[in-house]
Parts: sequence; structure tokens; C-alpha cells
Amino acid sequence: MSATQVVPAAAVIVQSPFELPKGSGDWRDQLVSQGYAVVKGAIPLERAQQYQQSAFDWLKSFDPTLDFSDSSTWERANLPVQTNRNTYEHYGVVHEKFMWDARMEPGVRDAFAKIWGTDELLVSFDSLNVTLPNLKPQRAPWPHVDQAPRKRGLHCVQGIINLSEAGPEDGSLVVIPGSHALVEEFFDTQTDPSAWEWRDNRYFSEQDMEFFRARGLRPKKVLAGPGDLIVWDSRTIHWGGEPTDKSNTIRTVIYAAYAPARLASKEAIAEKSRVFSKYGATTHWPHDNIRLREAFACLPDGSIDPRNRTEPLEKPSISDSLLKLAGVKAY
Ligand SMILES: *[C@@H]1O[C@H](CO)[C@@H](O)[C@H](O)[C@H]1NC(C)=O
Ligand SMILES: *[C@@H]1O[C@H](CO)[C@@H](O)[C@H](O)[C@H]1NC(C)=O
Ligand SMILES: CC(=O)N[C@H]1CO[C@H](CO)[C@@H](O)[C@@H]1O
Repeated sequence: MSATQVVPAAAVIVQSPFELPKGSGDWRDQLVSQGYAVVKGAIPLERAQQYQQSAFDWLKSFDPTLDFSDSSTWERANLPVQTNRNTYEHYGVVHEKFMWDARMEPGVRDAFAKIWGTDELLVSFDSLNVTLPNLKPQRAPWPHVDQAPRKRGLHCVQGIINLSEAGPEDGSLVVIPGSHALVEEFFDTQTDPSAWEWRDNRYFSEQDMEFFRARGLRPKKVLAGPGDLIVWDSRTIHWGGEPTDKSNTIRTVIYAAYAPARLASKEAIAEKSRVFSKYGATTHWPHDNIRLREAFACLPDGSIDPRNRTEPLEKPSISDSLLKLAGVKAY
């Protein structure tokens, strides 16, 4: 699908054959100009609330004393193992029924079908974020993009299915609007191509960020409500923003990215099938860069969590369209 060409430093560049059309007259225009957008009400509020409740029930299955209305029960020690980014991806949670139900939501799939111009999509097996406000991570911003410097143009659009309120005091995605249109210039003029890696993830230091600040770009917390879908170009610099001390919201979001199945190689599809059969997780990418993240969780000392689960508590209802989204069945 993608043409390759050689630039002076002999670095391989993979140009995306795809471009988002301008002038759609809806949220896609902001995705093109700012690198992110909010699709309001992609999921009916009532179902967004049900999915949040299912996420809470899932957490309670590890600790029945956990009471979401009583913050004195919110203790880190009782929670299942999280990633260092405060997300849940082990214990088969990625394939819990409620996670799949949210991914299968027509409004979410339609939004991505509008972006890509096809409804023959694959979805990522991405994680769940439930952050209790008193256990929020104390972390400095970690600006990054999820697209390798060698990949040019629009290759991937990420998504957050918002199941809770994201107001000014709450945790939410923070983006640098407009950075998607400048990162390629940044890589070409400020970095050494021989140091470009293939991994679809690149962090920016304080000093790197100066390039964007000098061009007038500033961070922006994306405000959204339950049922809203946040989408962003993987070249847009972003990070998980933390709540302030005033927030009482239990941030609950599901990460989900969709891309055309035709963009995936045979190998990627085969690997995706394997990950699915093991109830594993992948990276944010739906169609490329598929790497198995095992269902079982390790404790900080490296041993397997005795509470490990290698399959979901409640398995998804398997349908043809689910298997197609998972890459198990061909379109
Ligand atoms: C999950 O949400 C919390 C609270 O907003 C945030 O601190 C953390 O960075 C988020 N994780 C990711 C991967 O964005
Ligand atoms: C998970 O735990 C069960 C029971 O303790 C054990 O039999 C199984 O081997 C563990 N799974 C993994 C992947 O370690
Ligand atoms: C479209 C949508 O879901 N909007 C919701 C955003 O969040 C507020 C606060 O919970 C709700 O009132 C809206 O319905």
C-alpha cells in the first residue's frame, strides 16, 4: 500500500497513501486542521454509563470491598496490576464483553468509517483506564506521538471512548493542537535520521517541546462528556492529563483505534488473530505494529499475580462483525 522513497540521509520513509479530505463540514475538519476532534454523543449516555458500571464491576471482582461511592475504600493495594501509564490491559480485560460492546458501538464505528471512507475496519485491542482521583499518578507531562518518525502522513487515528465527564478539573487527554502538521519538519530539521527508530512511539523532551512553543503551539486539555469519542492523528503530540485536586471524577475511558483492514499485511492479520485467541492486548495500532501483550499480569517483583486470569470474566458475544473487526475473519 505504501510507497517508499529514499531521502538524502538514506533514511527509509513510508509515506501514507491516505489523506483526510478537507471541507467535510463536520468534526473531521478539526481533525485535519488541529490533529484532534471530539465526536459528541457517539454512544448514547445511558450505554456509556452502563459500560462505566461494567468497568467498575470488573474492578470489584478483584476486591469486593471496593465501593465506588466511598473513597475510603479506594486503595491501590487492592486493585489489579496496572501498566505504568495507569491503564488496565491484563487479566483479559481487553476482551471483556463490555470492552467489545463499546468497540462495537455503531456511533464509534461510524466515526472511524467517516475518517477512512470504508466500514471494513480493524480495531485495536487496547486498554481500559479507570483512575480513582485520590490515586492519581503524580507524573509530569509525557509528550509523545504514536507514529514512527519514518512514517509520514496520516497512518493511524487513535480514539478514546469517554465514559465519564472530562471537565476542566478532571483527568483527560492533553494534546498540542496543530503539532501533527509540524512533527515531520521537527524530525527533519531537529533530529538525526540515523537515530530514527521503527517503533511507533516517540517521546519529546522539554527541549524538543521548545520547537513547538516557539511556533505558538500550546497544550490543550480535551474536554468531553460520557458518550463522547475523542479522536486524534497519531502524529499529534499528546499525553494523559491528570485531574487537579478539585476533581472527584473517576476517569473511565476505553482506548480504541480503527483502521482499514486493507492496510494490514498478512503477517499483521495473522498476529492479530493469535493475540485474539490468547485474550491478549496490542499497541494502540489496529493494523500494524501488532505485538502481543500477555493476558497474565506480573507483580512488581516479577512473579505472576496469583489473581491472574487468562480469559475474560464475561466473554464477548462472538458475531461475524466482531470477528472481522478483530482481524480473525476476512472482509
Ligand atoms: C489514565 O488517566 C489518568 C488520569 O487522567 C492519567 O493520569 C493517565 O496518564 C492516563 N493514562 C493514559 C495512558 O493516558
Ligand atoms: C495463572 O494462575 C493459575 C492458577 O494459579 C495457573 O495455573 C496458571 O498457570 C497461571 N497462568 C499463567 C499464564 O501463569
Ligand atoms: C454527548 C454527551 O454524551 N454529552 C454528555 C457530556 O457529559 C455531560 C455531563 O455528564 C452530560 O450531561 C452530556 O449528556
